[in-house]
Amino acid sequence: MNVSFFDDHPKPADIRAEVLRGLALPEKRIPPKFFYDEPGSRLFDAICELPEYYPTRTEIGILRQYGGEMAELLGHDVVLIELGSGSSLKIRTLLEALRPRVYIPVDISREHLLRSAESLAAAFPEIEVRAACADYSRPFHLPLSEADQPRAAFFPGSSVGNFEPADAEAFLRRVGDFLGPGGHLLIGVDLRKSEDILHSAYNDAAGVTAAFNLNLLTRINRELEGSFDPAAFHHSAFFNPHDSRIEMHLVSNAPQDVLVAGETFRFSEGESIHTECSYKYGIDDFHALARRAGFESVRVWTDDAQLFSVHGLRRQED
Ligand code: AVI
Repeated sequence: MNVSFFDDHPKPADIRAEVLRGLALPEKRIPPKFFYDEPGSRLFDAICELPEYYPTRTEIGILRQYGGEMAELLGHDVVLIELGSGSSLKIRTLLEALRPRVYIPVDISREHLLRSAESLAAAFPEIEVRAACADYSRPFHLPLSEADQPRAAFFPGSSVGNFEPADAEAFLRRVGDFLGPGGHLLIGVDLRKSEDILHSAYNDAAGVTAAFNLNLLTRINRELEGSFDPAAFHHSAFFNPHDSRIEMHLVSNAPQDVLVAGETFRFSEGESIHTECSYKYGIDDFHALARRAGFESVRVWTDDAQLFSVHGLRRQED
């Protein structure tokens, strides 16, 4: 099979240091990338199927409708890097039209990445697949050589919304460095909308988002000798209009002490761990952010209800 694997997964010591640092903050915080162990990745796939979670189906609708135009913008025979590829569902919608020479899916969830890279390589035997396990929220390596030109990138799902805006800018700048001047980035961005729609999307009736959030505690128990009782916490997700973001928290139901990697953390009743921000942008705000990161906007595609947007950006000349 035409698939190779490059492992730059965060080391257990790095995960431990980052979690301990976050729990020691006056407002406890754990970065959302730690949601994606194997069970967490499966729960996220289940979220994408929920009736309340509009982003996935809306983005796929946009990709289906405008895939031909997107492929034209990115060009054929490119080396295509997909960031946060997950189960590579969305790229399948584009591959027929795009026909890249090389496809490089990048994801932090190793088993998930490997499985989807293998199934994609089997379905598209003419494409060379180089799967790269990495934490793309930090500087990371890609299996690329000078000869791998032209390059394009795909960053779907509005995962850019899970960065703080300043970090999103720094991240886009790094993507621009990979692409080089003139390189194209296709990026999905969730749009500002009514609070009701947003609230339901992050508080689904079946409780899958709650399970996804609480799975973080189970992961910490397993990987960092934690003593969290997931039943002693509850999921909370709400829209913060001031910062135009959904915030997800794990709220302590009672005063309690929890051990993680030999350190004790005290929780008062109602105190939370902030586990995720999901920023919602206006189209112009996102363009301004992209511009600050060295990209110019070439095209924007949206659904009719303007729930979600997919942007075609071009890295400016140096
Ligand atoms: C991956 N990311 C774009 C999702 C989001 O909507 O921010 C993660 C998620 N969190 C809760 N539901 C989905």
